[in-house]
Amino acid sequence: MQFTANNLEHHWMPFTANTAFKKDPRIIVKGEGVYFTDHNGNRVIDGSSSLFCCPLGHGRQEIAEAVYNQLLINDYAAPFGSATPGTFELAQKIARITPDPINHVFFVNSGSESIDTALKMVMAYHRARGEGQRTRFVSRERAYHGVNIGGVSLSGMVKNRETFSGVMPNVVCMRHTWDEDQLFTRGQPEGGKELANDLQRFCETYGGSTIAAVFVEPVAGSTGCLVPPKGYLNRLREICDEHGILLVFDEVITGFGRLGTAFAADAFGVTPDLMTMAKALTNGAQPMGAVAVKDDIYSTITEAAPENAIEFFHGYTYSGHPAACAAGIATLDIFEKENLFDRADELSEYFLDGLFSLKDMDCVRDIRGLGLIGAIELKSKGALGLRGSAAQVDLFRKGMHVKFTGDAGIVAPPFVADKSHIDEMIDKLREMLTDV
Ligand code: PXG
Repeated sequence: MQFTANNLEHHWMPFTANTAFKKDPRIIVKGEGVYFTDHNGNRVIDGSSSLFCCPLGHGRQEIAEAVYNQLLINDYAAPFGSATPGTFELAQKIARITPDPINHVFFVNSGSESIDTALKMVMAYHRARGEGQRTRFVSRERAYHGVNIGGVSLSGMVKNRETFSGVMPNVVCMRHTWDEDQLFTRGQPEGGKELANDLQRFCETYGGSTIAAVFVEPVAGSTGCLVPPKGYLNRLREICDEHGILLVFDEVITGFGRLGTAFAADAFGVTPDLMTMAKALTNGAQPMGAVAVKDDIYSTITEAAPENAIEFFHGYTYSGHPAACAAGIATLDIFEKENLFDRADELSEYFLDGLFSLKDMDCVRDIRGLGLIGAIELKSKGALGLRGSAAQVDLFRKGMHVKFTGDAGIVAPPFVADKSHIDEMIDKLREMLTDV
């Protein structure tokens, strides 16, 4: 296939400057290990694990075979009122690595669906307990919780919501956690308690008993890796407990080893009531997400229903699709067999050393990072995001793929990368920072 503007026209690309892209396309035709090959035959290193989806690298035989074999055994059966075995096996495997007592897993097809599902679980839980007056949700500035209407309602990113006025009412946003004082902080900055007290102020303003849940990304990812200040998540937990508010961690990016532990909940020692997850759950090989909840949430909702009745009126045609379950099971097996959460932890220091070595480049405004996720924020030039877009294209031409949001490039190497791959990423970033 020739990749010219004429034959690219029909596909309306997501989150992409379609017109500019189609004039100058960057099409990835192959993925193997930590590298892509583009349509011109150039090798491109995957600097963000493909939007955090592919920590095991590309082209994993075990996952491909598991999906292939599953499709031959049973390609699909409706998940309502009947079930396929993989759903139970995968749910058990996930429950083994989530913090206790988070032991019940509901399957969806994406991170966005996991957020909307979590919102509905929260509503169902409070209603089942006779607390249906809890109709207010708390989110945070610069939050990204996907693109469905629930997630957009929680969004703290203006571009993701300003066009869509029909979002849910009753959502209030806490301040984001970044501050000029934190410039070039490696790991967690100071001062979390004070920021988390925004939630306490909402409780005092609206009444804690009207708030259903607080949604936070433990490390805000898409907005450019905002690491939570020390004590921030602990203080949110305390306030939630005091007022009967549920705490939801959106672990779509941080789940499955990105911070060197199974979940961010483990890395920060704070257990939420619900966790959303997606992306690395199947190493990106099949679309899948999940919501994992505490025992009490599952039992409260199921026990409130009449005998033999459906307890939770929610689910997707493809919830727990057999091929996605097969991919998930194979992925979790590889994480375990290759001890990859520990590997991510071990590689983190080398990665952050490399990233922070770019600190003195002229156009760099800030660098942040924790585990195997970091951001390089460029000084803006013209409108916000212009320099970032140019940097993203330039970096691709230089042979590295990362995503920029605004002027912040987000770097998140695959866990299977070795030190030479990290060196290659840092070298390419340095070249780009020199030219851009
Ligand atoms: N929550 C979080 C924290 C995410 O990062 C979603 C929910 C939604 O997941 P789905 O699977 O519906 O896309 C995400 C998605 C970026 C970028 O530029 C990140 C995401 C999506 C698109 C771009 O970092 N994360």
